[in-house]
Amino acid sequence: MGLTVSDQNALVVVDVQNDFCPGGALAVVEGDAVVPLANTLARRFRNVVLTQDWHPAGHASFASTHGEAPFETVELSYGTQVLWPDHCVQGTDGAAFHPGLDIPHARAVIRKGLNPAVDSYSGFREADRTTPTGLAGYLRDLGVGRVFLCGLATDFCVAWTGYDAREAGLDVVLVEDACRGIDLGGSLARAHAEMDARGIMRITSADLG
Ligand code: VGL
Ligand code: ZN
Repeated sequence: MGLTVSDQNALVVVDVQNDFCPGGALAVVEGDAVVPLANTLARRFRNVVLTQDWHPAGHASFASTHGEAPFETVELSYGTQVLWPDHCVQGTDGAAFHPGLDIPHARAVIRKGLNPAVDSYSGFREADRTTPTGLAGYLRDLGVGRVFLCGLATDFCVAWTGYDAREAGLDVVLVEDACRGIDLGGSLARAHAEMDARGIMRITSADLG
């Protein structure tokens, strides 16, 4: 495929945090496998942005907050919310980036999910679909027209970041081998279909010439 990376491109490395890796509170199977791939990919980009899931204790997306079991759903003001184990609590080791993540030239870290009452899978805006994180404006100011995505989890934070990138008018390329999914009730296949429908290109690292 031979896609060429330019200064008008950015790599967004989504949520490569301890809690999403084996041993973490919301471990994604093989989540840590994306670390060396993200490191290698990042060397090709001048513009690298990291996202970091960053919840206050007692967050609305935590099952414990509602006295429910993880992976149940509840209806919140903005729609159906999957309930997760407590994860990525601000300032905890679980919320830290995986220690193997080695991207010293990353130029911004976008923290998300800070609002106690609203989740934010997307790096662009909260799940109420209104409150922006500032990432769209940041990328626009840098002249970025295309984003490449990698990280965790394919079917939640990576996918939603991709959908919102498209809605912000960006071209979007998912680097599939540098992602891992949670796959809750078929969510991974659904996310791939949705990405295809929204014009998100799916490639592997090897396609980056
Ligand atoms: C994520 C569930 C809850 C993710 C974050 O990074 O995909 N998933 N919070
Ligand atoms: Zn979260």
